Amino acid sequence: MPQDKQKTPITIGLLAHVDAGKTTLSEALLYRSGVLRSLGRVDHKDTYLDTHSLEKMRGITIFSKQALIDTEHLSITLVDTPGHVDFGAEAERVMPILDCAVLVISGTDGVQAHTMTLWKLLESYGIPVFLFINKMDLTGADREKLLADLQKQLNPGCTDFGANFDRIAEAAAMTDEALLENYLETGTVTVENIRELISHRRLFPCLFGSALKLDGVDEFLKILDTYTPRPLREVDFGARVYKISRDPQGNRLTWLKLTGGELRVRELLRYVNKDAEPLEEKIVGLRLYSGEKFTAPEQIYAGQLAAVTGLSGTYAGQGLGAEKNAPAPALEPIMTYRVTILSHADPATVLPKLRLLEEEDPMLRLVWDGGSIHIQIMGKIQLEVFKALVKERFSLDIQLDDPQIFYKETIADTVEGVGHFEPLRHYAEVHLLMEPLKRGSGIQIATQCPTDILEAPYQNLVLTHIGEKVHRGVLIGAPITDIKITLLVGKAHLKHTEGGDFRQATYRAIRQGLMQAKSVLLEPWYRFTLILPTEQVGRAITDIRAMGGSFESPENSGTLSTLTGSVPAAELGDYAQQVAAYTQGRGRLQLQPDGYDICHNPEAVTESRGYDPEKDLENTPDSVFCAHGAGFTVKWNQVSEYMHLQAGLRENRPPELITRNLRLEDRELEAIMEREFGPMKTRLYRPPENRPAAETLTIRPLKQQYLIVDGYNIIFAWEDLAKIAKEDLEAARRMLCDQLSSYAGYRKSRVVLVFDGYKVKGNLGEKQEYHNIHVVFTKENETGDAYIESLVAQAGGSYNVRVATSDSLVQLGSMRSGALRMSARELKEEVTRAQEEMRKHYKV
Ligand SMILES: Nc1nc2c(ncn2[C@@H]2O[C@H](COP(=O)(O)OP(=O)(O)OP(=O)(O)O)[C@@H](O)[C@H]2O)c(=O)[nH]1
Ligand SMILES: [Mg+2]
Repeated sequence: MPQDKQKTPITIGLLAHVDAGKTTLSEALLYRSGVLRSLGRVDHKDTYLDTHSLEKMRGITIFSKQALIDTEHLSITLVDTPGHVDFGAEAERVMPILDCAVLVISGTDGVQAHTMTLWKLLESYGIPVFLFINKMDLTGADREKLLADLQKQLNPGCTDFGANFDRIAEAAAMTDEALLENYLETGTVTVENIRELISHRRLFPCLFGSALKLDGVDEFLKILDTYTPRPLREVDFGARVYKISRDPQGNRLTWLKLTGGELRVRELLRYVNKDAEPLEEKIVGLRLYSGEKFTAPEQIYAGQLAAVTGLSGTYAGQGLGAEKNAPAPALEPIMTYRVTILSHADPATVLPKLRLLEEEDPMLRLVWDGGSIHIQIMGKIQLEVFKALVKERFSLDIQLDDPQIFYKETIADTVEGVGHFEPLRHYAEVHLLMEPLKRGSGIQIATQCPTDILEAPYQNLVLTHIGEKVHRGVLIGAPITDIKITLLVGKAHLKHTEGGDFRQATYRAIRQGLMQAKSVLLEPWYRFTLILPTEQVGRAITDIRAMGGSFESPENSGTLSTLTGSVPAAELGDYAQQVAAYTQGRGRLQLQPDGYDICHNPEAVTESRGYDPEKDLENTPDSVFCAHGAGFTVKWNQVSEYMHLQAGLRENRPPELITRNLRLEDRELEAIMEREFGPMKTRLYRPPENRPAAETLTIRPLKQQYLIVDGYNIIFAWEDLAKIAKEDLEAARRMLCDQLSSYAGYRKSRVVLVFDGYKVKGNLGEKQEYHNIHVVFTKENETGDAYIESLVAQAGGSYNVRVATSDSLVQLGSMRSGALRMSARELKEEVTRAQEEMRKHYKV
């Protein structure tokens, strides 16, 4: 089997709408590169990749699978994906592990609705794309028209790579100004230039051919070998898990791509499972699969894809080591069905079995509502496949009925949810800020809580509890989405806070927040393109209106017209068939999933569900407080009268009541700062973007933090800066300034960075503004320590002031004055955490 260590490992995914010829192209590439001695055919059920009985039966790919191919320079893992819309999610989940993609276009069908869906996904994952325009052997495939269509509908950078190098170079130069200038001067464009353009998604190589007739396949291998961008791999261990499955012996396989470092058999892997429990497990075996066969190397390297045995708590989408978890997939099932077990079996024993299938396909989401099992599913074909899989794996017959649209809920205003959990010898209180986000954002999690109010480990617990489960809305109990949940403040008890207390308080806080908010019901929508005879546009418009949809003005091109717009998935039913019927087969409806948006008939849906959030005892919005040694329940709408911490949002209570203590302290500190540094230029509190000014008034700025940093001490304590300082002290200073400046901006913290000028002869000392932070160089004979001490002493024992240093003298001094101290390591952690949050928040 291939996989030569001298060659660059590359993962390439094959994507397309159903029947475009992905599996046929895989077969052709395997055959022409010498892996296969004979050429199999989908139609003969003997391909290398469509091996599952269900795939052979239906003649379509259902599960993504891989094959290994070596070209002259590359060691390629080719991932074939299913093209049917029902399995779109299966195709999407391999995207995070692709170095590049091959989008197959059927020469007779051109760009389809599903091609557009895939194209947009590839764009959002930033994956370079090659295009293979297949089935050119069939009549009706028009090369010029197809290329023009690709350039118009996908990207103007789609370029025919079937031409000679000069033509390719010329076309490449046209996509980039600098390159064009150089090309006009020197007449040269290098292969490296072209790879660069492909890697930045400016250029998309296209090749026309026929996978079935092996036409263009050798050229395509050559193009991939030459132009596939060579990714840089990280040195530190990192991996992305994209699939969980079981081999015929029942071994649990974790499919992952190593993005950095190496992985060895018998190595211990430390990671955190879905329930946030830390695990340490041994890698029992590594497998490099190609088709159904595999080799078992002792070690794998960055860039390689492997199935790993020995891990029990991994899950699809998980990031290991330096790698972060993958973002939530964009394609998701929009229907739920009720599962009825026809065989004689106890539902309690069936559920864990079905859970195995759920783990292997995260898009099959099971919901147990206490009485029956429901399953979320993409469409009819997936439903049939699920039934057949249950039969094959567990010999169980099931029936799926009662299809329903899968709704979601969100909020329209900003609220603060409070949860308190204090039965005897328990304690936790949590305040969460809940803000609406734009459609499709999902749930975002952050903290604004200073660690001196709630220690970092407790904060992490709260953040985990927010993220660990699907929280239900209060309209119909549907999952909530598009909300940013920020930990404002929280409180633990020195003795009584136990493991599950913060979980209870967090869940209750979310529900309490939802009860106060204006909730909004969301439903799945489709973007549609309806092409039909012009005289029937009127009829179509009436239908779309009746469905609660919207549309743009129709485009007329002679006898045919095109109507585009959006419609709720719930109303669509068999409209595609209706179109075919009333246009006598001349009309065509194309659909693209368009995510969730405001429901067109919320009253009807809410009424039909009859959900009462206060009766949903598993998801209660109420809190538990303690009096005279016994816990008692407080209704959600009275929690604010009992809670132990002040509200982060001002609500209707007199402001002085809430802010009295903080304000005094803040003002005094501010006066000291002004004496030292002059009036403040930046505002303390920046309202989040997109929020109208009036609303920001209801939010009280959190306690202002002051951070005094012992500059040189930190530079020499942080390894990265120390290294730089050895070469160039000024550069290290500048880097520290930059990091603290962005930290100060994000954390709303006032930062004073002090550099010791004690030994510098004739130095007069200097105070500078560096963006939003103060930088102080002390005078000759004035130590940094002394300056810091005097600054802290003026602040007079405020817990809002922290001093960051590893110098024990300074630490001692500031402790005496009452300020909190931070070690260099703690500062590093804080700065890094702020950077990560910022990245998450602004999605940079
Ligand atoms: N004429 C012609 N037929 C082709 C060509 N490539 C594939 N086919 C046929 O198209 C049909 C679908 O091919 P597949 O390779 O299964 O397509 P796919 O994209 O893998 O389909 P899914 O995996 O189900 O999404 C089969 O009947 C192939 O024989 C080609 O170049 N020319
Ligand atoms: Mg296929």
